[in-house]
Amino acid sequence: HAGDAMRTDLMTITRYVLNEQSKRPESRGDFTILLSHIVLGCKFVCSAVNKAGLAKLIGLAGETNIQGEEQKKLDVLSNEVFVKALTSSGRTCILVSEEDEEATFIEPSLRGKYCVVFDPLDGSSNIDCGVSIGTIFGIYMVKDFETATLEDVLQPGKNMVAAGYCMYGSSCTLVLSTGSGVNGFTLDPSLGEYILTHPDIKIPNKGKIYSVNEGNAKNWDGPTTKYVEKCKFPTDGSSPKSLRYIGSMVADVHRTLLYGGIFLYPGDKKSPNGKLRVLYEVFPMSFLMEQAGGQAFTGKQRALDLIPTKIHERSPVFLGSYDDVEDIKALYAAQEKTA
Ligand code: P6P
Repeated sequence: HAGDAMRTDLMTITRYVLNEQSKRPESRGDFTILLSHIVLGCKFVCSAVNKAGLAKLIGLAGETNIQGEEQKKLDVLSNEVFVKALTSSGRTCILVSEEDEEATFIEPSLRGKYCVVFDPLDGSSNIDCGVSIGTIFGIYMVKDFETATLEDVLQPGKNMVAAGYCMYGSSCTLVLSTGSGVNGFTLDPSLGEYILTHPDIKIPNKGKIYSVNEGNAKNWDGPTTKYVEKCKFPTDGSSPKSLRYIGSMVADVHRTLLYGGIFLYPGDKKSPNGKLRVLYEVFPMSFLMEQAGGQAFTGKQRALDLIPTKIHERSPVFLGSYDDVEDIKALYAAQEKTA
């Protein structure tokens, strides 16, 4: 029976990546090795997050990270795990982590041709209340890794060779794109393997959900204010959109990717560039959205065309279903005209 065939023909993430690699005869398997180390990091963090409630890992590590937020032990642990895993892979030359003020330059003997930008545990303010959190990562390839500099990391998101996230929630789901579509894998703890559960994810062209922190409405600019107004009081006779906002980017983006709709983190009077970081939040999620048939916009341009000048730079972002993002782009374009 077909069902039986599926049960015994498990497509693991490792097998999936090897299949991808076999399509590139020139590939020497470096990417496969890099990805296997990222997957190892995700498995470790998934296990630590699930045990956190019991192992009293929750609570402040007493240090504060460069964002001025108090670091929880899981943040510190997750960051160390990924830095160690990526370094030991021997396939990276520069690492940028949300938790580290400076980029990490890998020692020459262990260098490889990839730069990895990542947020080891995004949404960590939600750890104590059990809301889903996640790891977000993006991968650039550098021309000459022996002499790699920060310039090799300050590239537009469209130059990424891969991006993904791992969400630690009711199940541990790793969503990945290596540039030819988006696939979702769910960790089977009994096997310790990520199994393909969401092949070739495509985001619906239009959705019924908008996702934004309405608490910032007082400070929004005209186009965002108008767009949210249209979501709540549509003038074309359609029904109002539902508001879903979890406050953990990985969870909000995952729902948007699967159900459709739009996620917004706009800039405002207080923070004109919004809150989300370009390299390891905006770019990876924008990369995935485009690969799934959606799009991502900064209020001024296609998000993936942005060229960052600093590794912790922020940008506003509007991402999700193609048609929904078109609607807010039209409002920003209209503002440009009257400006
Ligand atoms: P706000 C979590 O701290 C985070 O970085 C993202 O995961 C999330 O989308 C955003 O901040 C939530 O920010 O200002 O709405 O609480």
